[in-house]
Amino acid sequence: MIESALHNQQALSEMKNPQVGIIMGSTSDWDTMKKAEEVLQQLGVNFEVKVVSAHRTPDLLFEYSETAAERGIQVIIAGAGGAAHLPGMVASKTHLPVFGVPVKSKALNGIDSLLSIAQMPAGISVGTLAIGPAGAANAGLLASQVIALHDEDVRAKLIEFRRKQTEKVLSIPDPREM
Ligand code: RP5
Repeated sequence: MIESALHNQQALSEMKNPQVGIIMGSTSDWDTMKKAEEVLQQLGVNFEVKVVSAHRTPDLLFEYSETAAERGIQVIIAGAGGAAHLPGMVASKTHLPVFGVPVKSKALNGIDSLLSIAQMPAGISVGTLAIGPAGAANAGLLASQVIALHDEDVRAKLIEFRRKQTEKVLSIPDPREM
């Protein structure tokens, strides 16, 4: 387990200056979490993507969380479903802001994921987003807004994104015109 965690860590260090880390508990979460990737790509934020499971690869979880800041990561987006312990555990091992995305589960439609992520004890914070793709997209936006505090290029893209979004809605005031 530790050997494979170190191997994965080596692969991580080969990525170019990621500002945001997108992690998720399973490859099955990717369909949801790729919405965060799309937003970061659109806004010109550098990021990395990695499967890190709280339960199946706990050593990697510790290593990832403990080394993220020193590798230049500024925000972590963590998606998980069911017993969604990944965001909270990552938050407990880093001072970086962690945004949790509840992935929609088969058994309970993501209510389990949402409550697992949201109900953190006072002292360790996770910013919890909506269940599913909207939550993943908004995690990408929120992470970009943090980066935009000190990155002018990202800030300009973010403001332009918001302007276009508003313009698009205002351009079709009557849904029958669509
Ligand atoms: C969680 O268990 C993952 O985040 C995923 O949402 C869920 C199911 O994982 P798989 O069984 O599809 O790998 O740890």
